[in-house]
Amino acid sequence: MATGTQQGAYQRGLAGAEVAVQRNDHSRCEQRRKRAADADSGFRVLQVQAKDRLVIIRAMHEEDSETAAVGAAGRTLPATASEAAELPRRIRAWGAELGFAAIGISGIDLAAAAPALLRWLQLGRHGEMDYMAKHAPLRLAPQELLPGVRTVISARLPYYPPAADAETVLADDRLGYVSRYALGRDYHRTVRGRLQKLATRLQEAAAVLGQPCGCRVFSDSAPVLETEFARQAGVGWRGKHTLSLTRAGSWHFLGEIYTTLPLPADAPAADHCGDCRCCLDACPTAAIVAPYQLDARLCISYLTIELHGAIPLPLRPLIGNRIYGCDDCQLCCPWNRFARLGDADFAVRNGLDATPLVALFAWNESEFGSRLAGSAIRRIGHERWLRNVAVALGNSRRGTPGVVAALRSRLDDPSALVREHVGWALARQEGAA
Ligand code: B12
Ligand code: SF4
Ligand code: SF4
Repeated sequence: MATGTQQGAYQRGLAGAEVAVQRNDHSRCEQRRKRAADADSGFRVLQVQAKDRLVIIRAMHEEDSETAAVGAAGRTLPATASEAAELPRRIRAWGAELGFAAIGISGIDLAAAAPALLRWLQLGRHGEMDYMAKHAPLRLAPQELLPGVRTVISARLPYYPPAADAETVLADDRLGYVSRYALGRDYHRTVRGRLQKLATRLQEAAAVLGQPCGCRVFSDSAPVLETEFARQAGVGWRGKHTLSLTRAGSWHFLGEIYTTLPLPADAPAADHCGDCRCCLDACPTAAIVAPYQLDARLCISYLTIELHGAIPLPLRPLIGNRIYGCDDCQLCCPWNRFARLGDADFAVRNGLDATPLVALFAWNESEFGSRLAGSAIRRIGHERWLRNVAVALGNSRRGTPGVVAALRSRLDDPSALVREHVGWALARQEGAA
């Protein structure tokens, strides 16, 4: 599978990317002991601020209940207008308390990003993601989503879970590979829930200063050019794979607060990809057609998550055992050597990190729904799930026990889409495709 190629690419990348000399003491266990960022906010902080990261995460979970009141009465807020200048620092401190690895501030100017977005759409690189074309004007006009918006606060929340080793699973064609971001709880709710708490604190502080402060929070939930805002706010540069990237890697989600409150912008993030091109070389389908340019129609993430119909025949063998999303362009990235474990909300659920394909293919619709409750994977529905697993079964080595029997059991599936993919997989197993 991808292992050999990626390792080679990885080595090349180490030479190419501008990897700073950093203390590489981030074993998975040590990573957990990482001290929480920014404990010296000078404001009322949670009692756990001096503990290690894991404890802080647990404490946050307690706070993250439906009834938790962030910005509760009794909080000491600045009483003088001169403290307005302190707001960015306070926002960062609140963000750290809520588990965000970084918070940055930008304006709302997207003029520099617009031509590339429009060109991407013109070239049809969004495939069937009609919402990308339909909402492009909104994406480029933040004031349409929040009238009077002056500032975007960008945040990143790390997600890399303690899970079965990715390369090992990718190399074992009996197992289904689920991308790291989808092994745990659906991130949309987590990120937005925390950002809402941050927004509430900001609104309380602004009220004390007598400033109006409309806010709206997003995380992959509305037409927002998230990676561009993260770049402008210094939260992460755009890697050649097009994702947001930092010296601590790319395993993070992005979220934003649009606010009417004027705040000073941070410096944009500088690009540290250097002459590395690991991600381009590692991509199984060559979807990164040039640095910073992705043709979604070729991307396995698109094919397994966004595409509703049949997966194009020439691409099926390249998908391997990836049944939901793809991580290859991140697994090979030298900056991800410095990644730390992410938030506990994204810990693996239901053994999804190393489940046999045959078992996953046996799930009926109600098992699919119950086992994946709270997971982003549920959004694709049982039919596309079976489509994806059928492709992976077709890509298993011939003679793998149970594969042909599993495929045959769904030859008369009610879905024509599933039947067609099962037929393809069986033909491949039997040497005819
Ligand atoms: C649509 C979408 C997808 C699509 C298309 C991805 C893409 N790169 O466009 C698909 C389904 C393929 C996808 C896949 C994934 N996604 Co996605 N996706 C999005 C979404 C909703 C919009 C992205 C977007 O605006 N694309 C439009 C194109 C035009 O944007 P772009 O490629 O970034 O283009 C810019 C630059 O590349 C550059 N550019 C473009 N063309 C050119 C040409 C030249 C010459 C130059 C110089 C520059 C240039 O300018 C453009 C405008 O700024 C965002 C959430 C959001 N609202 O932003 C999440 C988001 C980007 N996805 C995310 C994730 C996690 C993933 C996956 C890793 C999931 C997975 N493991 O399977 C993969 C990664 C694939 C990859 N390498 O990008 C995260 C990324 C977090 C991070 N660290 O960056 C986001 C931010 C969601 C979130 N809130 O966390 N995704
Ligand atoms: S997610 Fe996979 S298929 Fe998509 S660009 Fe990255 S490596 Fe290529
Ligand atoms: S994003 Fe791609 S080019 Fe940039 S450092 Fe990572 S692997 Fe190398």
